Amino acid sequence: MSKKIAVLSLGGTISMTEAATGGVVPTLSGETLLERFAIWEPNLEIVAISFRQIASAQLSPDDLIGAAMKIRELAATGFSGVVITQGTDTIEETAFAMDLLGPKNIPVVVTGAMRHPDAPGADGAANLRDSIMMAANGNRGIGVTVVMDGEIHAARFVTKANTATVRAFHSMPIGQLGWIKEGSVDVAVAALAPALPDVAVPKQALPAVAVLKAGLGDDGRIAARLIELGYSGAVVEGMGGGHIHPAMAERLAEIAGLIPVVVSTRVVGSHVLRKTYGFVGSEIDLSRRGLLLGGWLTSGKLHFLLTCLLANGWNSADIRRALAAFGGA
Ligand code: DAS
Repeated sequence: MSKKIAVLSLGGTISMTEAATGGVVPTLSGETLLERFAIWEPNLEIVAISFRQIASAQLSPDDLIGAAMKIRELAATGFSGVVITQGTDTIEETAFAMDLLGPKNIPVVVTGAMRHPDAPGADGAANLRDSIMMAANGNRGIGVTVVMDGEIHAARFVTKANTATVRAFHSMPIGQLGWIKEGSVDVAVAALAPALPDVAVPKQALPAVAVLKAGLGDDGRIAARLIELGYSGAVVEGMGGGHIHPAMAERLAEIAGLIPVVVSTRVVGSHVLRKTYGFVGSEIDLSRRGLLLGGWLTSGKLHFLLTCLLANGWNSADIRRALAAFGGA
């Protein structure tokens, strides 16, 4: 009996064509992608499902929760694997969201393209074909993966590191988990540790979580307004090991008593420190003043995680425990 693989399309460059008004926009459905890329594999029944047709910066946490629920449904109705196609700008959020909330019993692979289908050297067909091979290959204890340019990346580590080249994704500090060549899948690791926190799919309306970036000399006047603007939590991308100007740190410390504030770092592929620096605005100072440290998750992944945990009613102590799985505290 042939394996059933679903291709859930959300839009992105892989589905884009020239618009009369200039630039490319998402127009191709999941069905059209399969046809256009002549995707066919013996022993696989590949089913296209058009879920959204938008650029990935237009996706919301609600869309990702909807996609996770859809994939759970597919896992429960006989599908052996799922490939999500979408824009590369937020592949890391989608892959992380599926890792956190999606089914654990089938492989889920996220892919896209850096060049639209009519561009010279378009990469969408190869990425989609590789991803289907990955999805058909069985679950290897490495969670949801991102497959791009023949490389296999883990959802929790992957990040977009270039806005234009075909090799746009990195997983730092651990590197790719494997590769796909000549149609065959090679995974070099048996399992990823530690385990992800057990997070239920939120059923309630999602709270607003702000993402701020700390700049040189930022006095925190935006941070100070988060509560009156109705935010239930915030992620703040700090400098270096998670460092913030004293004036902004002061404002954040004031609101950290009311809503969870998680510190991340702007340093790509690195992590927030926990116990090195003691100056005002350092990780030790921020932690003492009630801010949470986000480990090695990017601010986009922390934003999705915090949104789900708050929707599920987790308090700051629970959130701190969840962050420990990602090297945070
Ligand atoms: N950067 C484009 C892409 O790679 C747009 C998007 O993310 O939707 O797909």
